[in-house]
Amino acid sequence: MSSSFATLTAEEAAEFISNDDLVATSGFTPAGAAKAVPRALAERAKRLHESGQEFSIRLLTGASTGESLDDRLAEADAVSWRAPYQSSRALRQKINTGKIDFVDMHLSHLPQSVLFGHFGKINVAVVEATEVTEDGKVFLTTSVGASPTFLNQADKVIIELNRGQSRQISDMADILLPLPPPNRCALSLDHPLQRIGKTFAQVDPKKIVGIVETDQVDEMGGFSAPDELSKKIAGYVVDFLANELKAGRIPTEFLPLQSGVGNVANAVFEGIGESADIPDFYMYTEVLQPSPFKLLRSGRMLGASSCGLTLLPEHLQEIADEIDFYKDRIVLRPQEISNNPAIIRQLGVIALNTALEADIYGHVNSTHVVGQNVMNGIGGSGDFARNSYLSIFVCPSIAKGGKISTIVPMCSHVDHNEHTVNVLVTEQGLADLRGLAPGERAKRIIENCVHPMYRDYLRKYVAESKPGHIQHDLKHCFDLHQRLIETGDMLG
Ligand code: 0RQ
Repeated sequence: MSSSFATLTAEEAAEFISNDDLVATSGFTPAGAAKAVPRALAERAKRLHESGQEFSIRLLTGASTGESLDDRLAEADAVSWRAPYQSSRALRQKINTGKIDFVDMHLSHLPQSVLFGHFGKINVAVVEATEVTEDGKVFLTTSVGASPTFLNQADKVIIELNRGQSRQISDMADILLPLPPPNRCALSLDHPLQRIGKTFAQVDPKKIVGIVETDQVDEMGGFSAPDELSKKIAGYVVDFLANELKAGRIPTEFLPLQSGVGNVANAVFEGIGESADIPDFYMYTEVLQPSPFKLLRSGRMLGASSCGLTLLPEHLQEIADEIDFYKDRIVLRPQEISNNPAIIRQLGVIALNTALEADIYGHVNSTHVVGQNVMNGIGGSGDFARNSYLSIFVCPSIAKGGKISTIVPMCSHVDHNEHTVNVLVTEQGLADLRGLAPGERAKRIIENCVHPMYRDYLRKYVAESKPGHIQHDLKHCFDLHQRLIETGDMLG
């Protein structure tokens, strides 16, 4: 590190942030999220509130973050507005009670929205790095996210120099900031591992107000081993992919896979790893989780392009120790490239994401419980699902012990519509919806995916609905939701 930058404590750095500032931080999942300054900022907010002063920020990150950021700041009532994605219990609770405004966005859209000033000027960026050079080269840590854009656009920059992160991690970074239209060029990226950028982000060094030294590792939650239900869903997905390959609808060299976070996604990768019918494969994705990471080690996965490393400390240590192996197999990209619609379409990505709720015609709600309370947000699921070669959605057929059917007559909120959803899978089975008109889609989803407890109800709903291209009964399409709200049980 160059000594020409001021070294600050986290508390001193937090003083650079004023009430109502738009603050942008590194972090794409807890990977690479700023930690020390947000914690100090939360404490400062509490002190200011105690002395009767107003203090809250508007907060942008790459995606969700870790405890020190979203949880601490939400608990301290230090956030008034948040975008583009979150997965924090504390933050969610304040969003759903109207205390924090939350803008739920496609993650690929975020950098260009910042560039065009849709949210106003970024006052301060707080970015985790392992090194900053005199001329402003910033070597990022376990995620790239939107940090290159934040560094480029912010008025002031604070760097969290994290000694707990390995300097080698940034050998995997491939950073390029596409120009805004009309000067944006086509991205020439026709292989998941192709490199088109540099291993560092760039900042005007004059904007750096200080460096905060930390050594805190990423605040990853635990990953549990796949349960029986996830394994069942994974089994259907793996068999389906193997059959598609056999039928020639997936080329023999296979296609790159994307997967969202969670138990089912992990189980699918364990299943693919064990399947003799699926060839060695690549990922073009936004989060790299432990199960596919293990397949990289074993050679079943040939390489992965991601936006961040959603991994445990021991995995990150392994990468640092064997960087020559991993730097040829993992590429970390900014989110407007990892999630870029043109590249996803060009590579023919197979997208695998999770639904909270789906309806009998194949619309998917990934974000809002009974259409009202946000869970996490759309994240990158829309970027991938909409532009993929094959878009698969998975979920258990019931939630809360059967009080909720995840398959309903009409989704209470739609993130991915019928035009995007090709395949729906629950532990009951798989519905391949390609080429099916609405009536046939409904039959296939009800017979293959719905839990037996709810099958008759949904069959009757269709039978008694008004004929049309899509048969619906607008008086009764939300009866299940209504009963859930009134009694706590859709069948109650
Ligand atoms: O509640 O935790 O209180 O038990 O919702 O459900 O089944 O554990 O599913 O953790 O995989 O999350 C869609 C939220 C699924 C996630 C979603 C209740 C259920 C449980 C969680 P409890 P599960 P998961 C990559 C891509 C959108 C973003 C995305 C998500 C809790 O996958 O956020 O894909 N996806 N990003 O009991 C009411 C229903 C319910 C329900 C489940 N129909 N109604 N509650 N639950 N179904 C990441 C990035 O973009 C960075």
